[in-house]
This record gives sequence, structure tokens and C-alpha cells, in this order.
Amino acid sequence: MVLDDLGTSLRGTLEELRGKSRLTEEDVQAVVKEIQRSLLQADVDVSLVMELSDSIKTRALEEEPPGGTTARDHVLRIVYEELVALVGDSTELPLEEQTIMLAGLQGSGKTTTAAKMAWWFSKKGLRPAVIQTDTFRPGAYDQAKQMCERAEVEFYGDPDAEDPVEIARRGMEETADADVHIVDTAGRHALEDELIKEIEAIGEAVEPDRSLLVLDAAIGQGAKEQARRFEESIGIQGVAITKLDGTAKGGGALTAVNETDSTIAFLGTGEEVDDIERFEPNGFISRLLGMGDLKQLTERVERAMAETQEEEEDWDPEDLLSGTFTLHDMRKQMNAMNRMGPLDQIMDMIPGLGGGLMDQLPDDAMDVTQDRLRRFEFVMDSMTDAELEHPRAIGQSQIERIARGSGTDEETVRELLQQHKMMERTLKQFQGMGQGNMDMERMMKQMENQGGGGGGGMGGLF
Ligand SMILES: Nc1nc2c(ncn2[C@@H]2O[C@H](COP(=O)(O)OP(=O)(O)O)[C@@H](O)[C@H]2O)c(=O)[nH]1
Ligand SMILES: [Mg+2]
Repeated sequence: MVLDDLGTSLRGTLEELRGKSRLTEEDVQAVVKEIQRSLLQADVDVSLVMELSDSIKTRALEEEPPGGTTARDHVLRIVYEELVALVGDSTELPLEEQTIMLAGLQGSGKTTTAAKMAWWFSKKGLRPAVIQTDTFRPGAYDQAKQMCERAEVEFYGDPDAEDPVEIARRGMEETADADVHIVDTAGRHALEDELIKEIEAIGEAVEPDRSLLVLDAAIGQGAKEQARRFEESIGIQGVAITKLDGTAKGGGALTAVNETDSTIAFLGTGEEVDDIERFEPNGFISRLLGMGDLKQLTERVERAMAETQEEEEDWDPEDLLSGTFTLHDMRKQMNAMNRMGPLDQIMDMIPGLGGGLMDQLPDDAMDVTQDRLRRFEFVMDSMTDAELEHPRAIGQSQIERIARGSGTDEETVRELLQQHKMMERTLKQFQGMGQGNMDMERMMKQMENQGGGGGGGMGGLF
């Protein structure tokens, strides 16, 4: 992943600032050095790194931290903001009729990305078509066709034709009914005039609304030259970074974005058609720094808590973390979680809990769908207070009574009890965590106290 170890090394450095209220020049220098090291290692262009570290240094030393902010919060916020500024906004992609042309070297992932993007647009309710113009690489036609079949999107190509420009022209005509035309082009192993000329000619034929440069995350310093050439010939509005599921650092792609004055449109994270994400700068950097998607999380939690508290005066997020977990608690949690979104997504956004741990849990431990929730509500309505407090003591005769009373069936009652057990077990695991970079209990407490903190939510969490 891009700048993968930045989060880890930076957290260590920031940890040393804990407890300090004032920053010295050495403190800031230490943080900046970590950032430089990580960025350079990730193949980000040197001048870009210098620019970034200069502004972090200047801001950290000159800006007055807002009242009550620790030195660590102050630096963290500046680093976060500067990194978000570095990667820039996501490429604008209105959900409307358009033609998008993909450019890039051979093997960068153009064909795969074309099918993925088509899949993405189709999920947004538009009708996409992929036009394959690669006559250079044998097998290009079959590969594109198969991927489009998997994505269940329209495809045009002609394995017998030789002129890519002609294929492009006919492809536009043949797929005239589609809303979004995605034009896949050929690549070469290296940048050649031939390739540039071909893409320019295809561009003239299809008149794209935007051209995206597809870059393998593994590309290093070469990204700059490539980006510049494509930018000069066809103009690049956005970049798709592929193969971020691998070990590559992706820093070259960041350099390319900067060089073309463009933005990142998509991230490719695998070989399948649905392994694509729309780039989202805040979330991307939060995750990068190992902070989870804090902005989104705090907003969601605040909203959910405001709504929940109107109905449940005694709702307390610490129930999640206190020793016993009754059905009463579960009901409140379910209501709250329901408002925040799927539990696994929430957990994924909490620093230190994302990734690893979630993968170890049984899938349905977190499967709290709307429909299930509703049936569980009925079941709980038919339980006595004692049963809600001590679900483990519920026996067969009670299950029968509850099933009858709630108009559900015994299966549903057992499912609910099972779900409760799983959540209880899961939460026990979470209780044991939280050392290291984040104290879970403290975080929940702080979220609770945050109130309508608005955009400044992040600082208070650390
Ligand atoms: N793991 C992984 N492989 C990818 C990704 N995107 C493309 N690939 C693989 O990279 C290779 C080249 O991709 P392709 O789309 O043919 O590149 P093109 O020559 O630019 O059209 C293929 O084997 C793809 O399966 C990705 O995001 N992750
Ligand atoms: Mg291809």
C-alpha cells in the first residue's frame, strides 16, 4: 500500500510527543524526518517530499495550537491535512453520459481497470460499454471480452481488425446506446512515439470527456516522465492506481498526479472486476496513518448518538466495553449500530481494530441485517426483563413461549440468543485490545463527550 510504513513509524515518533504541551524545533524535525524517509522509500519524487516537509515544519512551528490541544494532536492534524492536500481531491466523475479513455504502458492494468470501471458505473445505475482498441497485444480481445462478461457489461472489440482508430470509431457507433463509453487502448513496454501517436488518433476519433492514466502501484521514478508525455499529448484528468493489493508502494503514482496536475480517480485492489474503489482522500490518508477513517467515523457516531439519545435516554457507548453484555444492551447496541451502518464497517474504521481481527471473526458475528433486526425486536418484545438480563438462563420451554408470543419461530429465538453469545464473545476480544496505539475505552468516552464538535472532531480523539 502507498506509504505503507508511514503510519507505523510516524505513530512511534508521535508517541514521544505525548504529554508535551509545547513543540520544540527538534520535535518537529523528528516527525518531518520520519515522513521524508517513508515518502522517499515509497518512491515519491524528492522535490515533492521537500515541499511537503517544509510546509509541515512551518505550520507546526508557527501555527498556534487551538486551546486544549496537545502538541501531539497539533502535529498529527497538520500532517493529516498536508497529506490530504498532497494526494488532492478525487477526480470528478459525474454520473452522466460520458466517454473516458484509458492510457498507460502495457501491463499497467488498463484492460482490467476498464472492465472494473464499467462494473462500477453499472452499479451506479448507468449503462457502460467497454471498447477495446488494442490490436498490438495478442489475446487482448479475449481478455477484455471475458472481463466484461464477468462484469456483465457491454463490450465491443474486433479480433480481426487491424486499425485501432477504426475499431474505436465503429465501437462508439455500435455502443451508441450506452451512457458511459470506456475506451481501452494498447500499451507498449516503453514510451514510444508510435504509442503516443496511436492514442492521440484514438482520442480524436472518440473525443473523450476525460482521459485517465493507468499506473501500476509498483512504478517508481519513471512515473514522472510517463505522466508528462501523456499529459502533453492527450491531457490527463485523472489517475487510476492499480495493484494496490500487492506490496508496491505507489509513491510514483502520487508523483504522477502532481506532475499532471491531476487527481486520483480509482484504486485497483485485485484482479476481479469488483476490486475497485473510488479514491477518497480523507479516508485514504486516515487509513494510511493507521488512524482508521476518523472523520467519517466521528461524524457517524455523533449523528447516531444524537438520534439514539432522543429515544434511549440511558444509552451509553461504554456498554460495549463493560463486563456484562445483556440482551438489553444488545438491543440498544443494535439500534445504535443500525443507525451508524454495518458493524464490521464501523469496526474497520476504529484505529487498531481494522483488518486482521475482523478477518478472524465468523462472518455472521457481525451480520445484523435490517430484516434480522426487526425479527429480533419482536422476539425481545416478548421477553421478560429477567430474560433480557440473563439470556443464558433461557431454556427450551421459555424459547417456545417467546416464539409463540412474538409471532416468530423457535429458530429465530435461538438465532437471537446465538447472536447475543457471539457479540458478547466478540466484545470480550475487543476489551482485551486497545493497548498500543489506541485505548478503545478512552476513545469511546471521548466520542461520547465530543458533542457537536463539527470538523474539529479528530483532534480530541488523541
Ligand atoms: N493483483 C492485481 N492485479 C492486477 C490489478 N490490475 C491489473 N492486474 C493484473 O495485471 C496484469 C495486467 O493487467 P492488464 O489489465 O492486462 O494491463 P494492460 O496491459 O494495461 O491492459 C493482469 O494480469 C491483471 O490481472 C490489480 O489491481 N491487482
Ligand atoms: Mg490491455
